[in-house]
Amino acid sequence: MVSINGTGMKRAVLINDLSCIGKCSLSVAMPIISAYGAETVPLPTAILSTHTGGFENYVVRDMTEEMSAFIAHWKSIGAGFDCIYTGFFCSVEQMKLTEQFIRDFSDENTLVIVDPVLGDWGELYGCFSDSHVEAMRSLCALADVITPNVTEAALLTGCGIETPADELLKKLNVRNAVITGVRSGENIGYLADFSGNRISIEKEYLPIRLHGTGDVFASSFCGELLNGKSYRDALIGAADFCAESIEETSKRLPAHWYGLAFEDVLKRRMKLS
Ligand code: PXL
Repeated sequence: MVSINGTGMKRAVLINDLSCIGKCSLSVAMPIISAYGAETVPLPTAILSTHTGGFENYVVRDMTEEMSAFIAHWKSIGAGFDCIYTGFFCSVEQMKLTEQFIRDFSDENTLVIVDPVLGDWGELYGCFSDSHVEAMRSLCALADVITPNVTEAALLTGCGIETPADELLKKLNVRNAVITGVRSGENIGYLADFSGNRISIEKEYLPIRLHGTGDVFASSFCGELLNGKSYRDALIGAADFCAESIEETSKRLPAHWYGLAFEDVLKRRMKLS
């Protein structure tokens, strides 16, 4: 069999949904991580006509069966990955499948990023229950780094939404974590702990409600890390990328309400504009 490994290019498998309209999950992660020069391999957990945040009567296809079949095929051809990045899951079963995937496809050189997609704005997404939260806790324990927003950090730790972010960070009990969407007066930003080293980044808060911000941040963070950046420098780079994307989006509102206009930033960085 012809090998597909050892090309010298970093390869990330992205275990996440494909929301066809509404920029989040795979439709954000694939272009952004590709633009960082890494090969992306999607493993869709679901295919949706739109994301669930604001469209009516969306259609969802659960991909659990396909996930198992694709994973079995990848095992049979000896596929290898430098990074495993996970996002949205339909079910506890998919999270357990992913735990096994991490055990089968990672070693000490594999970067495992878990973005524990569970909720936002103080609430668990309507499609999830306590058992999803419990399964996500278990998945987070296998990660090198996790990127919850404040709501997800509260859900994972079992704390109230008003709990200060630095307390949430302590209680998460993982080696490396970045909490996103941390409000501080007129600002919003990130509070991270990388092996005991704290870092806080603040950006100007714009009073607009946006979708897929966490996906843009986590994808850029993944791309930075795959380029050999330290966790600290990757956080700084991804925070800048996300802030630029939010600024571009703000120029396109109200029409561009359903996701971030990250393409404007990629285009500018490619020096095409
Ligand atoms: O960005 C988080 C997310 C991922 N996947 C789907 C979603 C959302 C947020 O609404 O609807 C399908």
